[in-house]
Amino acid sequence: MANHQHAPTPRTPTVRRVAGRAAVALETTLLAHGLPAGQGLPLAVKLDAIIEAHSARPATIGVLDGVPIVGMTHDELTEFLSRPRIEKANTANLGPLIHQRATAATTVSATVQLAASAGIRVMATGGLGGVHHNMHQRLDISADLAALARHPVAVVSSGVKAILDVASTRELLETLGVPVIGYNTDTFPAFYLTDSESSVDASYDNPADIAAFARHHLASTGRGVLVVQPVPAEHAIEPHLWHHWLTEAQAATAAVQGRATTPALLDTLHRISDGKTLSANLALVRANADLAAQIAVEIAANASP
Ligand code: PSU
Ligand code: MN
Repeated sequence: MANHQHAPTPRTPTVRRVAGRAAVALETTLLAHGLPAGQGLPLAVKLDAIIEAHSARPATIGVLDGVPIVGMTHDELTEFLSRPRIEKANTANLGPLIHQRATAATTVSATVQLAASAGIRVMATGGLGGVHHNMHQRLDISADLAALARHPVAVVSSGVKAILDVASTRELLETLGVPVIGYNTDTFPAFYLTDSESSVDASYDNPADIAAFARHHLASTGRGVLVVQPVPAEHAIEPHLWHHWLTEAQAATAAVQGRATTPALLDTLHRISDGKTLSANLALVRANADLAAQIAVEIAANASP
């Protein structure tokens, strides 16, 4: 018979709540692996201010020395981002990383899971992960998609990252039963690109209407919703230019596989585009935090007592 005597105690998340304030979950992979070094902390400070301006509460999520934290303090986040090695945790490797007492950034998938366990209903990010290109050679699909199908959280994003097979990702969201709700858009945005050939399931021009739908959907199905809005117009990247950059970045990162793929592609693009993809990325994340805060406040205001 197996001896479980030495099984370590499971690490329960540290959850910081503020009574009466709606929370917006934020991920740490974007801060640690999606931006050039040194840019994560200033973005986090900015996102906090945007969310606080709506009287909502930012809840940055990550794993510090094996302890998942929902609502990192500024000091914890500073400490976290200064670590020489920060793992990338999705819903599959989150458990093992906690067990090993690692320090790990959470992707959308792991953030959604931890947010849901803390009762948080809304999260903001840049672009969702999805189906990578060359699916016929190697099936690489982000755990983000399955997480949305599993947990009652509304994720606000600029669609899925344009480095992906956007049309296939959109199909898979449908297969998984994740409603895609556009804010001021009828087409599915693609991160740096304003739109794609895919569509949304419904479109609203008011955060309160999105909140009314999401609140009901999350409660009645126990599953998630994807809310999408296009990148702010002045930062949108022209499709022709984008295709050149993407082809070049794909060639430069052809040898990269698995979890390293997304960070490598984003980093290469920031360099090739002379920072244009980086400013677009920062602008769209800020806009998503702003919309997420408005939705969170509306959901909380209408929650049954
Ligand atoms: N959005 C951004 N930059 C990022 C990411 C999202 O603007 O770096 C991260 C998110 O954490 C997302 C992850 O969950 O990329 C997807 O990685 P993968 O393709 O390995 O699942
Ligand atoms: Mn992957």
